[in-house]
Amino acid sequence: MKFNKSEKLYKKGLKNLVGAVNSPVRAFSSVGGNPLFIKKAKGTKITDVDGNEYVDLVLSYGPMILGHRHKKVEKAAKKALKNGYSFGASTEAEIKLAKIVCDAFPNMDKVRFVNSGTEAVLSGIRLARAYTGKDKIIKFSGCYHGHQDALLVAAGSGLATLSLPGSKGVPEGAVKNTLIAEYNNLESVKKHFENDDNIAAVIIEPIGGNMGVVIPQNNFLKELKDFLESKGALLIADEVMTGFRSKFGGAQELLGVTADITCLGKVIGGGFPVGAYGAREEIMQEVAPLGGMYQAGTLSGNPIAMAGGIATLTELKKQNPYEKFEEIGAILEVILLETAKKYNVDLVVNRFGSMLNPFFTNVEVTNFEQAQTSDTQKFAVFFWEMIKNGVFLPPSQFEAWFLSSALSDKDIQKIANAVDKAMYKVSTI
Ligand code: HOZ
Repeated sequence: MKFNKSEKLYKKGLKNLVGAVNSPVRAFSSVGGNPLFIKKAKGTKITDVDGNEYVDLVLSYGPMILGHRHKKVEKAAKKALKNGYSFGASTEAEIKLAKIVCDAFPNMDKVRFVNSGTEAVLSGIRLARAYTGKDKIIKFSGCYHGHQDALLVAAGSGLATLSLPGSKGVPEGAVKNTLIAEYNNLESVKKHFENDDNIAAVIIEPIGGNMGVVIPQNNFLKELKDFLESKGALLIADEVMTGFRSKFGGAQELLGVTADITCLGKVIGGGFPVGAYGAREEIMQEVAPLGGMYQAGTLSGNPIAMAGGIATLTELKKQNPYEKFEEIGAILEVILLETAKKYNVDLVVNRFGSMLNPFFTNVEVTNFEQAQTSDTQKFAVFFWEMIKNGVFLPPSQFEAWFLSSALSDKDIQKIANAVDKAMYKVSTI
């Protein structure tokens, strides 16, 4: 397999782009080598500029849940394109997508569209503060909620990948109201409340996806919600990854928990840049122009993104692929575990519906600390061998693998063959 054109573009890109990428995870820093440059994608496959084709388990980190270039999504986006790209004024499509989103989340009466998951979460947090009149936010170590100042502490995703404890350029004042708790550990949340009545909310990825996949144990989320209610604090669910992916109503539907504020992104734009935050009526009354919490965006509710979102969610509802995701996820889990056993490699697999990933460790992974026991060198070897055998994975031990409803038996067979080769290679180091 040759990567000559990717190499060439990488060198060229270094001149005017930072690290030749526009998001650090794409830089391949923790797996070595240089990033692949992508030319095109269709269905379950993605093709790089050298013509190498891969089964895609990145799926743009989640949005391409129907596979790439689904014909209905493409048709809807093309149709919208013909009417103009951006108006700085309202369109009917925004109302349609808002209804689909609000209908899916029982505790959401109103929603505001923004342009990214980061924007959704920073607005959701501002809203929690506006509604409660309190300042502090609790986040869990290993959860990643976008790159806003206040939440770039003990974060997963790119920070975990690059082993960064936080970000330079974030003033102390910006994080002084951010408290850290441990995922799956309610006591660590309760402790913060002991001498503090200034906590507005707890934000959580209801299924962790940015420290690798980490699943809430037992009744963790329900107990967390009950506890917060007793304290008059809000639960913010960051469902940027899990919204419409764990279930149509997100991880909240799957786990039977309702958050006060929900943040969304990825799938709701069908691959076009979008994010959203929503809540029940009385909370959303705080948002301008109804209330005094200001948040705005020139490109918010972009008509192409709205069209992509409507088409994606409509098709998703029709396909209802959640059982299929469960089945494929279970098959991949078995493939990974049995192959690891065959080659005597320590491996733990966490999965929930259409998100999964293997950790190269022998420790059960229920929080960030345990996820960090993974052998990232082994992951790097595994990653490149998967690439060489035609499977595109996130270039990080701490990023989830995503499934699309387009995956076929042939794709799964290809993944299984690649896993066998990659696990063998890991066993030789
Ligand atoms: N885990 C990130 C999204 N939630 C990966 C995408 C990125 O940062 O570029």
